[in-house]
Amino acid sequence: MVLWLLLTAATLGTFQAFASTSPLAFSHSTTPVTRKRNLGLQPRRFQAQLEDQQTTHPRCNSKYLASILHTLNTTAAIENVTPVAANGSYGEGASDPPYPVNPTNLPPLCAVTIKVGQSAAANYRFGLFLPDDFSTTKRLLVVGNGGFAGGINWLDMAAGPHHHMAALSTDTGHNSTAIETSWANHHTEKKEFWGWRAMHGSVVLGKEIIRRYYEQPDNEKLWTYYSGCSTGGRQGLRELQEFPDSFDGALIGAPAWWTGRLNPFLMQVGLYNFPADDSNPYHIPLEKFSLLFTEVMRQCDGVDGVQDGIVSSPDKCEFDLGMLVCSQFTTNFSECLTIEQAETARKVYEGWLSEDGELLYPGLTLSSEVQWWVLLGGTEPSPFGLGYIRDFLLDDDGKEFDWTGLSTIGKDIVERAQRLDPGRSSATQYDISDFKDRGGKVILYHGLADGLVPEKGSWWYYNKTIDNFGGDLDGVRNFIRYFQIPGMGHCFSTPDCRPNAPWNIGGAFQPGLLGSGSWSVPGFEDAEHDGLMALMAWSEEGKAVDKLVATTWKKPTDSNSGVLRQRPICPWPEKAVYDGAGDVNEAESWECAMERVELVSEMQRRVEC
Ligand SMILES: [Ca+2]
Repeated sequence: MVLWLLLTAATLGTFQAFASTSPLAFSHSTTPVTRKRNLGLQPRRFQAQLEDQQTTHPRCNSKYLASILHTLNTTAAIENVTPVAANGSYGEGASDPPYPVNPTNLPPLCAVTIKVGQSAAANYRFGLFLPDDFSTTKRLLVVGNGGFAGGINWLDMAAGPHHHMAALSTDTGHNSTAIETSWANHHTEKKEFWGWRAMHGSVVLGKEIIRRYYEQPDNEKLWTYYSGCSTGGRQGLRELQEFPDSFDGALIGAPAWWTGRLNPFLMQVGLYNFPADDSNPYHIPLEKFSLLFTEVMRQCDGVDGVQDGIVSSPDKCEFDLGMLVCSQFTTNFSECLTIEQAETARKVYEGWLSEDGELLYPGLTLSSEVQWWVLLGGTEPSPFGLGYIRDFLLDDDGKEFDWTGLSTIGKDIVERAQRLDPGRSSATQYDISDFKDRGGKVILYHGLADGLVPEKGSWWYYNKTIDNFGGDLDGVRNFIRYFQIPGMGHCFSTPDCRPNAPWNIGGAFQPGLLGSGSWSVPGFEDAEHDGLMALMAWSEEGKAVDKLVATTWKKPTDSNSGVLRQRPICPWPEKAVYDGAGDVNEAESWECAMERVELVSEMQRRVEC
């Protein structure tokens, strides 16, 4: 039932090659640089498990990489070095549980795995893709993870070499799927690796390795970009907040940024709906989430001005839950909610309030109901909440903390999460002046139909940032812009094809969902459609991102099925506004502007799903 398992889709795709800046002719010098620098990592040297690749590649071999590490005075060791030929594949398959699908259709590159830390109990690994064709403008793409995943995200890294960039991903210091948390129990160091240390250490060391691999002069810039969603969004924000030198630009999707609040909230949402049995009048059964979605669509679709099956302005919709409540004349109770069930839904939308009425975390957005199964389905709260409380917060062995008797999370849990913030993972610094001052840029995006990480949380973060900069929205938009994506679920696609809204902007997890050989937005590999390319143009050429055109296909995860819809997504508070005349499924019929509402009817196009 886990979203990330959807990433096992492995359909091969054949797409246009990306024409980047002229690649640098690859130098075949085998002389490693000899300068040393202490990176502040642990002083013990790791015994490299060198296994010569019997390759003729002048640099992509363990001996050469080991000589680079030797100059860096680091404890890190080479775990693997593999040359990958054109159209090749690389990854760790089933031994990488959260990312078992190896990217295919790769450009020629060197795949490297580095291990940092000597003991089995405390180490992290990171992977590098070092393309043979490295662009003249030197660039690195760092990608993030998802949930509690422990594994190198080779699939998302593939975008890097297709753009003639190096790429990096860390396993965050453990090996597990996105929903496992037991590795964190009583393990402070692993929590910190997941929280921030593995990412930061990998970025610092990875940059140095890349510079030496390509013999890049010290005075030449290595442009570094980040792309991640969910936990990946949090990792990116966390890194740029404390270490403003790490990235030049960051593409941040649906960030689970405030771990200490969000994860307990994910537990609290479950408590609204559990226990899942007939004796609990407040329990909304799984099949009624669709009923809720249909009613939201009925009441809210047109509020944004266009009756197109996409709720683009959920914040403007005054949704009346009472319309769904069973009347005294009801005979078919599968088509309505009891008053108690309606109360549960109200709480999910409203968010989590303290006893004093303080907002602890905002609720799920109208139109997210199709994805409510993640937090409210099943028979117990999701591991994102329950696992966090048990294994991160309480280091509980599973016998003491019992959620079944709870209707609400206690004040003690809230205060403990606030005080401890296990792993120091929360990305709650709103003053990112240092990042801004060195030219850093952020594209923040979030699906309005996200049923896992509330979209209103990203809106909250953005507004807290604006507040921190004295309410100067225009000033903040000079370096961080927030894009809502109507109809998109958590990080990608539109859940259950309802309503198959344009969702793909080349963000984290998105290309991989279209197939193991996919990258960017297939057929639209340009800065108008691909958020990463837009970010690079903003950072390097000063081209502010005034819009991005999102894409979906007739079959939303099959880019060979034909484009169904394209539509701009816009920097908040602007919205995509329909011109009233053109085809609503064409991007040209829309412009980014402050919202105006004039209801336009549109026949919803048949969607093949
Ligand atoms: Ca609409």
